[in-house]
Amino acid sequence: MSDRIADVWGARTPHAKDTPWPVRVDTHLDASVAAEDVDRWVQSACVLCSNGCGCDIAVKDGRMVGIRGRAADVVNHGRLGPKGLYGSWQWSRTDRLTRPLVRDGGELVECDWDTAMGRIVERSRQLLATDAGALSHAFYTSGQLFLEEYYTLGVMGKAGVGTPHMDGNTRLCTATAAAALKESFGSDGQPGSYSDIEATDAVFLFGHNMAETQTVLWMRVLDRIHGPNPPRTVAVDPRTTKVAEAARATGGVHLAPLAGTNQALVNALTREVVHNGWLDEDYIAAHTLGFDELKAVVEPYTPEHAAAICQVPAADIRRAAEIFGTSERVLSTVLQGFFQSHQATAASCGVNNLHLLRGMLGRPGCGILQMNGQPTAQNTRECGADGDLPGFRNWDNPDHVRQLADLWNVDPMTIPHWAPPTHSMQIWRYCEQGSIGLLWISGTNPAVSLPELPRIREILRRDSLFTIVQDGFLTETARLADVVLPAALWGEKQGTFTNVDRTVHLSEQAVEPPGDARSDLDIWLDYARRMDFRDKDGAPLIKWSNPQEAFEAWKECTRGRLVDYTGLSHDRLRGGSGIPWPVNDKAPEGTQRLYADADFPTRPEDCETYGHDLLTGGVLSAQEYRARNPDGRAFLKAAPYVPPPENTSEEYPFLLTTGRTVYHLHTRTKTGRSRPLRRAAPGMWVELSVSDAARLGVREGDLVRLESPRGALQAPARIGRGRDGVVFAPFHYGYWDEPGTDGAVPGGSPRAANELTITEWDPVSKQPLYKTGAVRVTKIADAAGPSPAPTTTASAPADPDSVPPTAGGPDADVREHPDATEPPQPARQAEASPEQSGSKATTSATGTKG
Ligand SMILES: Nc1nc2c(c(=O)[nH]1)N[C@H]1C(S)=C(S)[C@@H](COP(=O)(O)OP(=O)(O)OC[C@H]3O[C@@H](n4cnc5c(=O)[nH]c(N)nc54)[C@H](O)[C@@H]3O)O[C@H]1N2
Ligand SMILES: Nc1nc2c(c(=O)[nH]1)N[C@H]1C(S)=C(S)[C@@H](COP(=O)(O)OP(=O)(O)OC[C@H]3O[C@@H](n4cnc5c(=O)[nH]c(N)nc54)[C@H](O)[C@@H]3O)O[C@H]1N2
Ligand code: SF4
Ligand SMILES: [Mo]
Repeated sequence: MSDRIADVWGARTPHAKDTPWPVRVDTHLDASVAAEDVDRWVQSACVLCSNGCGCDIAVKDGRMVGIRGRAADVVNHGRLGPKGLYGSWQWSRTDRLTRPLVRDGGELVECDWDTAMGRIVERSRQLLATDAGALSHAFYTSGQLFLEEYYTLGVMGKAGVGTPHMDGNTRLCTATAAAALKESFGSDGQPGSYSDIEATDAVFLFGHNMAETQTVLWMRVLDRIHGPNPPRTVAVDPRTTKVAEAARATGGVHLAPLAGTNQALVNALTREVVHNGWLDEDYIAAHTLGFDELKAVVEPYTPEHAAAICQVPAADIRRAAEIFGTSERVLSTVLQGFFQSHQATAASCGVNNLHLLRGMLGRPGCGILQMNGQPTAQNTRECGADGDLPGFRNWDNPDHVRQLADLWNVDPMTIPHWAPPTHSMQIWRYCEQGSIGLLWISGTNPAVSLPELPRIREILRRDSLFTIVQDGFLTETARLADVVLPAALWGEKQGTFTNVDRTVHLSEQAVEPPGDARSDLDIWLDYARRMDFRDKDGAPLIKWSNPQEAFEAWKECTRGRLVDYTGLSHDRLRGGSGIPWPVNDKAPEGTQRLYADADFPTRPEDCETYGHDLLTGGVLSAQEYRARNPDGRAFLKAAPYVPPPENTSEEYPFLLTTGRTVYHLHTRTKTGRSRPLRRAAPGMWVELSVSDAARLGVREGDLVRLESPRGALQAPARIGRGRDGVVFAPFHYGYWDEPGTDGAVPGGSPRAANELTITEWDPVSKQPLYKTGAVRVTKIADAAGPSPAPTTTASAPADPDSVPPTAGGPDADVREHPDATEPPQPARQAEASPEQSGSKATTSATGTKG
């Protein structure tokens, strides 16, 4: 048995380049349950990050009691990480919402569904009858529901209500991934594949702490690093993450730029690649546009110039560029260190540029992973629940709008497309101004996760705003709502979702939802029925009534698009492995890599956007776009570096950056209810560098106060391994489990990172700037003990002996078995579900899609 709190990544299974990643099956069962007592194993995939690990849920007596990885799955080859093992079902027996709540006399009181839905429909009709019409309604959803739910929301919101005010928390998460892919290649859609790890010579992680945030993907990288001919690793991160440690160990580079300076760094890397002639000139000439302009923009960014801006050694920039320029195959990943900053789209396009310049795209080992974060964020984007048009269609292209109008049998004018869809930061602004009167929040907890929380709480408390919150728990946000709807969660409903490398999984219903809780799909179908949304011929607008029918409807929406699901079905996804789209007649087994033929969806009739100016966010017109005649070529887009909107000053001398720890997901509604995970990271902390702490007279565990122009928080300090001048704070800790608070309002001591963050966003993707802001730090009190920060990860103390190591207890036992042999199964299970016996399964998962 292993303890995967202490040993986050488990035992190594090293292997050589271009050989398959070995299988290792990870299983964790409730301590009170023996493997032979499990009644059923039900197929699913983990929804605690974007990696999308295939898994089976153990069910006993109608309850979820355990989990194991699926050996046959291309994504994880049987492995699971700490969140998947300890956070996937453990919350299901706790304080769930079981009945709808409505606000009466200021209090939230329990009621039945008719009462709750009745109130919603009454308010909805009232507002739709005002002059504001559909503009009075906004939907703010998630990256954690299922595809079928998003598509239903998308159709209902666009062709039923008819509002352009729809977005996901994906705006905070991976709006930049989508934006960068659209700007460079014409459409959203990940070019690369996880299997590029097996084939690559160098891995570049741009602002991505993969070791903690996609732990199973990091196991995949580690197994190459520990094998023969390991890839060199380059980490771009102001903290000494495990990724940064690997960079040093593999002869790569750890670049630790000042927060907010990525664009200068990327420009310098690009300039070095150009000046040294590390270029695929034929590829550039045949398949790209914009090379001359790119060269001109990056020219001033000598390594020395960038080094001065980023405060990193110029030699390290040269060395990183050389690794990129001289490795035969490079795999790049990009995430929040890039996405949540003021030049997010520009810097992320910069990574696409580097790959295009070297013609490193669409071949094994040469992937780009503009990462997702949430497990189903890809589907939010695909289905249009983020406001985009479903199927990666272009709101500015009348033909695309007409395709949807025909499919849904509605007038094109009912589909809002007269202006860009409203992004979530603007939706909150309209709520603040009062023009939006109904805000329907599903699967997200903005009272903890949005920037500048004092403002968000104030908006949610307004009488002029009727808020509906749909969640499995009474979150900080739910406590401020007018109606709370109890949602069925993962394992309690059926649906599909798609991970970073386009792999689609089916998640089956394993158990009944608690009490009266319903799936998001059923809730929206009920609303659509009650509102009586109709098509042109008077038939019901939404023509499906369960997940399978919704999936079939979605397939039609994708026909002929890059994001083609027509070859998939729920049944096709049972058994074996998840399958990467596009899946169609041409690619019945799915598609591992896009753009192998270097033919990009940039033709005006194909593309998802006509593009933006990366510096200002200015929208390019259809005419301007056509004039460039992209004709299937990719765009090399560039921008100069500009400083972040808020920089350090005498009053606020430190840069604040925020992020994650391996043991918690976001606002902890699930992971905070798991004993092993809660114990591993029980409370808020902030990280200071050794010399910053010394200057402030702060020692390990001392209580410090962080203040920004927007708010303050107090937390014990970890004397960590970050760079000087940058303070790091995790954003996981809201108030639902804080004694002395009412869940949303700090009683005595505010502790959420977003009390401090700024309401600003990237001009192109509109993603907020969680990674840059200015704060001051003051010591409040001496330590009562070490800070609660884990020692196993990037938050490890600079002095390893100063703090006891983080470890799990007896309830953290995990079985890792090195081959596909499953633990003993009771006979009745084999009869009940033949697909579990492996009839469709292949264990050499890398081979299945090759
Ligand atoms: N354990 C865990 N895993 C998760 C999640 C979780 O909450 N917990 N959430 C999931 C989701 S939704 C997401 S979006 C992903 C996020 O995954 P990541 O992006 O990997 O996570 P973060 O910690 O937000 O940020 C990554 C790194 O960016 C660095 N950084 C900060 N500022 C800068 C900067 O200016 N430049 C550069 N280059 N780097 C900077 C931080 O030091 C941090 O180590 O994780 C997913 N996986
Ligand atoms: N300072 C700072 N802030 C950040 C970030 C950062 O790096 N720094 N990262 C940002 C990012 S990348 C993200 S993704 C966001 C995440 O922010 P949130 O989305 O607000 O965080 P979660 O805690 O994941 O909230 C998801 C909610 O959905 C509920 N839920 C789960 N499954 C279901 C379901 O099936 N149906 C329904 N109805 N509800 C469900 C959960 O109980 C939970 O309350 O935070 C953002 N905020
Ligand atoms: S890596 Fe992500 S998907 Fe896989 S087990 Fe961990 S949290 Fe779940
Ligand atoms: Mo995210």
